[in-house]
Amino acid sequence: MRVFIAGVDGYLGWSLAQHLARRGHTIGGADALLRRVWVDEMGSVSAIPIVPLDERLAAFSEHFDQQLQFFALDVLDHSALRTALAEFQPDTVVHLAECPSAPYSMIDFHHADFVQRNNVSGTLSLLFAMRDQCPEAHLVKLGTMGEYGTPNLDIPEGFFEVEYRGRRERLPFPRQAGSWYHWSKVFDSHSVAFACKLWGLRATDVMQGVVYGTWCNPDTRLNTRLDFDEAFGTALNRFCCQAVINQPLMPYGQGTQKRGFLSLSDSMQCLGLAIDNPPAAGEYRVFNQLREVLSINELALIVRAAGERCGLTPEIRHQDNPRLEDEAHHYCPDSNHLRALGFRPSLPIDEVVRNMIGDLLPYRDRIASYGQRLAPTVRWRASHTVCTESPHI
Ligand code: USQ
Repeated sequence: MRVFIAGVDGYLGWSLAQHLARRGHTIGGADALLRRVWVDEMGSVSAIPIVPLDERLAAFSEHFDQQLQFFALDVLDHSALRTALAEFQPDTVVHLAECPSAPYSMIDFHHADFVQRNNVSGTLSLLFAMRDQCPEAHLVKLGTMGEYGTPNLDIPEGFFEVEYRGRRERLPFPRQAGSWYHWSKVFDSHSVAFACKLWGLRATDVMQGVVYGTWCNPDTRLNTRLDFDEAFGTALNRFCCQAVINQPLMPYGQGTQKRGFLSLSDSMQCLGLAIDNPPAAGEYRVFNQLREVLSINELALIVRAAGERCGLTPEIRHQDNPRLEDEAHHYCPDSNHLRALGFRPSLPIDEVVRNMIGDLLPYRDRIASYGQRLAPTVRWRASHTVCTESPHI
């Protein structure tokens, strides 16, 4: 298949290009390289160094026997996006070209506004471009489990049967997002569902849990990034970085909040399965993409145990929770659709964490020199004091 990855330079995008090329797909992609800019704005770097994009593309051609057809564009540039899709003619479009950070969106008005415009209008731009240039293509849109929030009910995959005043209906499960970023994903979901109904597009909306993991190769040009700053580092990636530099692991609040987690390689497997099994024209389907539910305390214990096996002595030190979120709550999401398509989780989490620590140890000094970026400064309720300017874009 011809797969166009919007956001091909990112944490997931660069890994996905390689995963799909290995499986025989022809890859095209677009990126405006904004993730590099945002992490720089947070005063941080990727723990695992990444090379400039032209070097990445050269390595890709050498290893995968194809040139990745790259379009330097922002999906908000609608006419450039239309031209790219017309030229590439994808069978599948994977939309990863969004700002993925809850804390970044909570910094101040400028960041909330930027994240919502970037994500919501970017998705709209892509939907219209697909309608006009490749209406048969399958859109795989990255959403988030965070759209649902933490309701006191089990979470179905997108829809549920509801009875109200004697009538029954299959309706979208309520969304109760917990950050301006997560709300942008909710708006996206409605836009994608509406476009399927309106124009007969076909789409998979992937409610992904929190991803962790490194993607390293002997040819380091193929490595994907791994962020650890407070905005772009996810909990487990941050804990692993803290472990290698001997900083305490930092569960926020009681650490009893639960999330769905999956490794980067399991995420690649799931996205590959969604791509290989497209929905019918006009169908909008939702997959909950996670491997297991864990509390943040459980994550910290896994990282501490893995660190100890690698000769480290990680300590766990709870922090005041900078976020507004439930800490003691029910969390039981369904995730059967991908398993029915053949998803078989690969390595158990403690093995992945040990491998991550092994991959990160050579960069211990690099991480340590940005170690102060691990401390949370963005607070959900209060205005942020460190970074009140408009985003650097
Ligand atoms: N947390 C800590 N300590 C930390 C960092 C986070 O206790 O050092 C806690 C947070 O309070 C939260 C949980 O860990 O309860 C998850 O936080 P996170 O930063 O790992 O993930 P989140 O902000 O929810 O966002 C990440 C990705 C986002 C994706 C989402 C999936 O950045 O793109 O949409 O995971 S989900 O969480 O299922 O919504």
